[in-house]
Amino acid sequence: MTTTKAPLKYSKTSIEVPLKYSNTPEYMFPPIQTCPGCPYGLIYRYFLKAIGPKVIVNGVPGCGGSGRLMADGKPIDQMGSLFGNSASFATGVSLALAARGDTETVVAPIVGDGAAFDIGMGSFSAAAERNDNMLVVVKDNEGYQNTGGQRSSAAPWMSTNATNPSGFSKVEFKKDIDSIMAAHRIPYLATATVGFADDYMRKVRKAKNINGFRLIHVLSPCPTGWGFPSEMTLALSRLAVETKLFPLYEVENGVKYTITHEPKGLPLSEYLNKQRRFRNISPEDIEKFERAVEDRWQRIQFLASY
Ligand SMILES: Cc1ncc(C[n+]2csc(CCOP(=O)(O)OP(=O)(O)O)c2C)c(N)n1
Repeated sequence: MTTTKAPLKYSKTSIEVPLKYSNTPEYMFPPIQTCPGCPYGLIYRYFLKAIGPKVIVNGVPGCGGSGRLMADGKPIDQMGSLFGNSASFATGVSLALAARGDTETVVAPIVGDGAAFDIGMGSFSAAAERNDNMLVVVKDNEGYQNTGGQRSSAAPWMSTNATNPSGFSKVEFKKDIDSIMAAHRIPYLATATVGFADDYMRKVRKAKNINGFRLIHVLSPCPTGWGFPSEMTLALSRLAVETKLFPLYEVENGVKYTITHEPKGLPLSEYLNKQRRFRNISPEDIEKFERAVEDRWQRIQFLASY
């Protein structure tokens, strides 16, 4: 006897494009060289669907995942730079476009947390302070995953990383890149995950129509580095939001905060316990972690309230 499984709709493994954008063209094609379950492919795919073909993507060393980017049979420009000069490179490209009278093409550095939080932070801060014209997407998988899961300043408190001695976890809290970049009073900053694809794509569309320095910070659960089954990427993307750990919000001109999804307030343990990197965490530490998450969430709510 054969059994037929009912098709899963928006299951934890579903990679369907949100209905609103399903009839927009595809710009990303295989081969996509990522680990199974890596959200990087979706970050690029949804970004391009929302932004369209007039874009120059700037990449730096890291896990990659962009596949082949094509529009009308022609490649979309992708340029490579170093970690340290990604934003300066993008500044140059965007000034060159302006000198040619091109006001349409978006220059988009799409970089990991290693580039944005750490090694390239100086150039991103300088470009933000000058309000240079670019739309930055940070693929934040909370570590130097391409080189073997070393700790970055985006790695969370109590996570184990390849550079922690065995049995020890990270003792510092994650760097609050959103507050740092908002403090530059950039025109637009937003947080997103591929687990809330509509929200992410709406933010990309909104950012597209703003001039100056824009940054979208996308949390990117990493099955290989974080230690979870590859079919749980979207579930973890959503849990990070619903536990208030990674609130979805946007900040305009450094001051106007808007929360774009009201989190359910699920217990943080539901998120932490699904990942091998938190294997050392004690119940007391989970409580402490939860208090820190709640505290940050309340500050964001306060900022959004006036
Ligand atoms: C200045 C510099 N330091 C270190 C490296 C080695 N390196 C290549 S990729 C990488 C990890 C990048 O991490 P991240 O930016 O978070 O991206 P991910 O690999 O996680 O996508 C490192 C450290 C390098 N290429 N250049």
